[in-house]
Amino acid sequence: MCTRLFWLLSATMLISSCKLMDKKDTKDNSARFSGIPDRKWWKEAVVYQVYPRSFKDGNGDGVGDLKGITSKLDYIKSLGVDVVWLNPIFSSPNADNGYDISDYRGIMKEFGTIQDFDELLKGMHERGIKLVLDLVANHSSDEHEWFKQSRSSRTNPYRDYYHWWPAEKGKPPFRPGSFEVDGSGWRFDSLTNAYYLHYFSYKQPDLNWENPKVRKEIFDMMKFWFDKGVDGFRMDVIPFISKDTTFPVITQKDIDEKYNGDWSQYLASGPHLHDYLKEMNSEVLSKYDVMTVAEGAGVTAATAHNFVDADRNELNMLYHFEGVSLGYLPGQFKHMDPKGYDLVQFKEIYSKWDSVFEYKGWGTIYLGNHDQPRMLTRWGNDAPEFREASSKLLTTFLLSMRATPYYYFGDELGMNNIKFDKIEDYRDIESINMYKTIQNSGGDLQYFLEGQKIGARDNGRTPFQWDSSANAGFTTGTPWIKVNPNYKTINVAAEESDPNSTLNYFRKMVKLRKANPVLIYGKYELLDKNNPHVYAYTRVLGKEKWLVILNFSKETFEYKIPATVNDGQYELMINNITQVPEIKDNKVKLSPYQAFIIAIK
Ligand code: TEU
Ligand code: CA
Repeated sequence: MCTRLFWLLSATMLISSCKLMDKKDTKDNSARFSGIPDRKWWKEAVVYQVYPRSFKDGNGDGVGDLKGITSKLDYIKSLGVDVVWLNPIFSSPNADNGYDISDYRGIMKEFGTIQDFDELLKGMHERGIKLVLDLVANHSSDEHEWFKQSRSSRTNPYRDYYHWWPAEKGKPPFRPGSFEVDGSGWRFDSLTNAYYLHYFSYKQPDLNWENPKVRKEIFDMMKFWFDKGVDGFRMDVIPFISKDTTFPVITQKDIDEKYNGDWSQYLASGPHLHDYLKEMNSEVLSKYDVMTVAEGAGVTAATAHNFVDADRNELNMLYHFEGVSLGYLPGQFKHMDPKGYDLVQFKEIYSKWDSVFEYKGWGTIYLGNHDQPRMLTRWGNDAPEFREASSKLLTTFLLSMRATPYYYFGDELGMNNIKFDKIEDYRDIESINMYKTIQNSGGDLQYFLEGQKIGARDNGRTPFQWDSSANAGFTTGTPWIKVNPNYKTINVAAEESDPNSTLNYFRKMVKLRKANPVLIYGKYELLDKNNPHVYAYTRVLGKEKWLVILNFSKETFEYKIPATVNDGQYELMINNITQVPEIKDNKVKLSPYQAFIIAIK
């Protein structure tokens, strides 16, 4: 990349940082990694998450598809990432955008065919990119053949594929149904006079993992995809799979007392959860060189090791929700505290999760995904004057922590929340049904909509911005969800030709991480923990000591570096603004959202 961009560069600072990168790149990498214990490809990988519905539409129907992704593999390759995680691509009636699967071995009609899939996988592997799919096995769609059979009669052989509660026993004890207007996780089905369990919408009945036949079906299906060459699974709400099938009464008081008010912690503590994960490992995972990452809903720092420690033989990684939950007002659906989030707490959370995996297990890090708003809006500052610097700062953070980074597509462009004004613009079942819930209870809908401008999932699901042509070059048809109007200036084409763009900064940062084991494996130490504006930490590996300084504020100020850096005794590894940081007498002037990394000599 450096040679290609070289002639484009005018700022001397950029030329020198580019040279600097080359110096590191050309070193024999394997030597730099020698002696590091427990190396794994998935620890060293940068994962790029693609939401297929919104990446690239190949046939003009307004919905992103597999052919679209295949046509953009060179772009993905150019980012330098190692792994692509695709959200569900399987047959689905799309009650929850593919998180409701009606055939685990079929491809969603809107996304293409199995041939399109094979071509996509081949194209990725030819480019040295691994493919991770989404395993949605806590629940299926109610349109899955298993469920159609199951609901048809109480004696059907598939009856026990799901959880049923006969109505003659009265109403079942409360369980939450996240996406239901009445909040209930049970739905009455008159056909057999029984209720079935669904932790999400009624279109997503929970599979009965206590039934060995169900487990075998899922394991066989996993093998089917692994035998095709798929490189791993991200596992949707996998901590919820096991249930106490006596369905005891659980009160809100129990949840408050035992689970800190968090229902998901209860749902994640089923009696046989870890037996099933061990079985999955011995039956399937241990037979392939693949990576697994649990969506760690309900997992806490205290329970995380049970999923990922190597000697447990279960999964490789999980991602927690503690970071992304920070800053919302309690009891108000994803409504941000007007004061914003507290950086001191932010640092505490990420430092804690580093320490959780310091000696055992391995962490992940993310600030955005398909369930989250855009990281720039939520954690940075999307005002025009700060957009670039704060995007780059967040990228610096994600790619300089000791954890596998999961980077959400579009964040490399500095895409931000679309902030819809009206409910009609939303497509997400979560926002739409929450609106109805609030409407039914006579709540403040305007207040809810204001909150959704920051918190709603659809903010992260708008079409990827390729260029300044109609619909950002995403589709020639009508996009399934509105395109962010800022696509005219924020898009790949514009950023490709700007050496200072957020896109090129992301590429640079990926390269820096990949070439320097200190950023991957180095010990992390938080400095200056009570500073409300600056996140500073060191990464240390052998003789190398790198210092990361991130100014999370829009203020300019002189900062006393909380580590000893003698004048001139450091090497600048990366810097997100044109002004080069000059460290003198252990002090440095920080510009708004400035981020830089130095290697201390
Ligand atoms: O999300 C599970 C989960 O815990 C959600 O409740 C999540 O917290 C919510 O989206 C936050 O608003 C997974 C998927 O990632 C999500 O897209 C699905 O909708 C959900 O499971 C059901 O499959
Ligand atoms: Ca399409």
